[in-house]
Amino acid sequence: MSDEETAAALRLMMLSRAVDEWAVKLQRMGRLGTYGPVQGQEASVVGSSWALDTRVDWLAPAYREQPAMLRHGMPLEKLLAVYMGKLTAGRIPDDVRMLPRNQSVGAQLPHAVGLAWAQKLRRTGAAVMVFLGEGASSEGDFHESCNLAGVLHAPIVFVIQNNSWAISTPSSMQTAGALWTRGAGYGFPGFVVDGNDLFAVYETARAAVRRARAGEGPTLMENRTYRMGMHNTTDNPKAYRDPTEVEAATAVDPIRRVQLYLEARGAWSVDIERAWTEQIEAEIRAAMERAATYPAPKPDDVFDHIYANPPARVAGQRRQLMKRFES
Ligand SMILES: Cc1ncc(C[n+]2csc(CCOP(=O)(O)OP(=O)(O)O)c2C)c(N)n1
Ligand SMILES: [Mg+2]
Repeated sequence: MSDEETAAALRLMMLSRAVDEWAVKLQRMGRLGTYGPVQGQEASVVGSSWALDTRVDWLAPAYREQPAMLRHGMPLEKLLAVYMGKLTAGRIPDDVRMLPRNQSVGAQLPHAVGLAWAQKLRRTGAAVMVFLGEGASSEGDFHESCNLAGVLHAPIVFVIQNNSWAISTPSSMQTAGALWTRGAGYGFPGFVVDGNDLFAVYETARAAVRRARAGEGPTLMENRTYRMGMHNTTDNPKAYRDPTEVEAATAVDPIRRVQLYLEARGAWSVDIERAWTEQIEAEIRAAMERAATYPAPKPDDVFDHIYANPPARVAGQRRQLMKRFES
């Protein structure tokens, strides 16, 4: 990465960290719904997704990959509006090659393999990158998806973010094996990466995306990183983990590492940091203001996108629900 590109990636990592801080505070004020910070995993998410060509390749996120979604073209105001419960904002813009964020652990994986298979059949030359946590790697969906992707030689990159925790379950309780070795069992290469090293992640992801585009099939990456924050705003990690773990993770903070790298190259300073922090604050504030203008959902919006022609039973439930709001 050139210094310019490194700085652009760093800016996205810093924006992501600031969005996390804002979102957690706004949730506490009752202005946002449940939010899962990506704090500590910025190099893993930004470094991986940086390898994608946003005009060609597809992104299939889980629920914690906010900076990858932003880089892929999801506007910040829409991302925030969704957390405010503004359902219309959840529609992915037509020119953004991204599947919706997926809260159901591992459910994005079969969709992503299907999407990758379609790229192969249609000869688009595009790669698909799908994110999952180490917890999701214990789901049947993961094994079925890897197996099918291997057999089909699908152009897909599986990015396992091993952030050491699946809510309160530590990685040591997730599997007795090493996740990166799983690729071999399905006939494709696997790599383990220092997930807090932007360059290592980017380099590995770039090679994997190239393999996919060249018709060489899937790749699995295990990015070893650490979830510095809470699982999400419903969680209290103090109840189950030793605070010294967080201190150790702070010493290898992925954002600080890039700043130190650029500083050593004369491309970073306290002044730049201050200016960027101010710009980022203004950017988030403006996005929040625009997000607030999206229409609030109606109680029965939940029925809108399930059936083209709802069965009588479902139509009855809708009427019943709305009666409650009339009285
Ligand atoms: C199918 C399913 N089972 C359980 C849950 C509850 N749940 C939400 S996140 C999570 C842990 C996932 O851990 P991991 O895959 O490591 O991802 P991380 O949250 O650490 O990024 C669980 C059990 C869910 N959302 N979906
Ligand atoms: Mg995890």
